[in-house]
Amino acid sequence: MFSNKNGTIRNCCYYFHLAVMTVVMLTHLPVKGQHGCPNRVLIRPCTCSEKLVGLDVTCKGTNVHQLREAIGNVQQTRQTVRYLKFTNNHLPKLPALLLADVDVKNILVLDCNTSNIDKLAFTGLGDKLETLDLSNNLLQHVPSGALGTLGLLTSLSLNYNRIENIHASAFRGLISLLRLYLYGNRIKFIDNLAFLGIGENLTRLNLGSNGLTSIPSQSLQNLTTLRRLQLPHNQITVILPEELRPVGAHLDTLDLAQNLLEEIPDGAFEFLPALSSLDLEGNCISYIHHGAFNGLEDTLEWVKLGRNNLVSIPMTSLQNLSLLRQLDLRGNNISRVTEHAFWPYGIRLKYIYLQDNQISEIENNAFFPINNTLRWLYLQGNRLTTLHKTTFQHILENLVILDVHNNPFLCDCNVAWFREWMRNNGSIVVSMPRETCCQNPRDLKGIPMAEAPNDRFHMCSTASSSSCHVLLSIWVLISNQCIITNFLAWVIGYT
Ligand SMILES: *[C@@H]1O[C@H](CO)[C@@H](O)[C@H](O)[C@H]1NC(C)=O
Ligand SMILES: *[C@@H]1O[C@H](CO)[C@@H](O)[C@H](O)[C@H]1NC(C)=O
Ligand SMILES: *[C@@H]1O[C@H](CO)[C@@H](O)[C@H](O)[C@H]1NC(C)=O
Ligand SMILES: *[C@@H]1O[C@H](CO)[C@@H](O)[C@H](O)[C@H]1NC(C)=O
Ligand SMILES: *[C@@H]1O[C@H](CO)[C@@H](O)[C@H](O)[C@H]1NC(C)=O
Ligand SMILES: *[C@@H]1O[C@H](CO)[C@@H](O)[C@H](O)[C@H]1NC(C)=O
Ligand SMILES: CC(=O)N[C@H]1CO[C@H](CO)[C@@H](O)[C@@H]1O
Repeated sequence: MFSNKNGTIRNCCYYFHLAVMTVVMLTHLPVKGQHGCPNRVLIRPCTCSEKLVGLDVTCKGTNVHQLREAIGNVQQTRQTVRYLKFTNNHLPKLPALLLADVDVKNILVLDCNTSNIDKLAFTGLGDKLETLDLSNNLLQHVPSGALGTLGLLTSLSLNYNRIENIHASAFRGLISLLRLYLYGNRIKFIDNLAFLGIGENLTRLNLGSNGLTSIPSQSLQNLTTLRRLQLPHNQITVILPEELRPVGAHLDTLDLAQNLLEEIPDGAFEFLPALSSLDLEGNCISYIHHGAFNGLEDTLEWVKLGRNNLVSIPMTSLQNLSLLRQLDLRGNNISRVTEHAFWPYGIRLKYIYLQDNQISEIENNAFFPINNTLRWLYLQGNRLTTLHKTTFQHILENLVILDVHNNPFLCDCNVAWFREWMRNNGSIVVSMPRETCCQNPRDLKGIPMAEAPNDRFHMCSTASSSSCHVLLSIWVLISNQCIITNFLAWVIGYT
């Protein structure tokens, strides 16, 4: 009886285990013929891993001979290859038919010293390949012959090659292209018909870090679907409004950072009715014409003007940009923030970057009418000696970050309120409190404001700031040991 019962229990356990094992096997073992990698030995030194939607194959430090064999064996599995990645292989020439018949969606050939791509290198991939990245090689031309059949390609990167010219119809055939990256080449000349044949869908074009001296407007003629145009790190010296007209309709982001612009003319962007983000950082801009941002009143949200030569906040030029959320003016030569500096365009400002200027004064109503929107305010690295409560009080409650470190503060009654706030409600808002130090009076030099002794401020709270100033000065005077000693000596001497 007992043995029988035990047997039933054992059988029960056995079936349970079997069921669990089966489930485990079904979920963990690769099902041959569905996502299986080829035998590791057959593709050495490449490696293969199985992903939900295909294989990832990576080949490093090998040569074309071994690649052929490995790729041949991958191809025989008839699996879809999601990513085929070659890095650091010696491939001066990407040969014909290396990849033919592989069902591959994304190819990367990086750091392979490739200077030559056979016309037939991508043959057979026209109805499969979606992205191609040929970054960090030695290409001197756009390999048009090889690219022409890639009708499904949506992204092409030729970043960090040695391309000097882009010839006519360089990308012909790439009718599905959405993103084209040409960053970090030596491009000086772009043929007027360079982009002929890819105008239908292109949304993103990066021509940064090249040798362009002007916006290649003729070439951009028919790229009417462009949303993002990046031209940073070139040698562009002027913006001519007309130049931007061809790319106008849908352009949302324009990046002209790190060029040689000295001024922004009236109507510079008037043909860009959808522009919301404009980056002009790191030019030599000293003058922004009053009408510079005309036409962007209802679109512009993000403006970067940092690291230029501006001596004031260009408030007149900005005045009608009612949607502005970020104003970045860091690293200029701005000396004061005047009354109503953000009026009337400031009502939606969320980020203000004014660090690393020469600001010594912020006038009383400077932050009017910024009431509830401002979250991030950066004023570090300026010449502020004080912070007036009336200037700041209405914006404090909503700030997430207030950075005022590295300013030469005079720790007197004028900053008593700030010190108090910083020790209480402001403690999580003030960034780098230990670097927010007193410069004066001398004996507090280098002391974090929040840690300056209480007794230096206890007379401040109710007294008006000017009478308090006097009291503090007297206090400083009489607290000086040396003077007291002398005074006592003098009193004693006369009695
Ligand atoms: C590429 O060329 C450089 C310079 O000649 C060399 O140092 C490097 O090893 C080469 N890389 C490959 C993968 O062949
Ligand atoms: C722009 O399109 C027009 C009409 O399709 C064509 O005649 C012209 O050559 C194109 N220009 C460029 C630069 O692609
Ligand atoms: C801003 O708008 C007002 C009213 O429409 C106009 O008079 C003024 O010239 C505009 N300012 C700029 C810089 O465009
Ligand atoms: C900054 O502006 C002041 C005048 O406000 C000028 O004297 C100084 O040379 C400027 N500095 C730079 C680096 O442009
Ligand atoms: C900002 O505050 C002023 C009064 O201080 C008020 O008139 C204005 O409506 C406020 N603006 C916003 C956007 O809250
Ligand atoms: C500090 O924050 C609390 C809660 O948000 C608020 O009630 C109080 O008024 C604040 N105090 C100061 C001095 O801002
Ligand atoms: C991939 C892609 O977006 N292709 C589109 C390119 O543009 C043509 C014409 O506008 C569309 O029909 C395609 O669908």
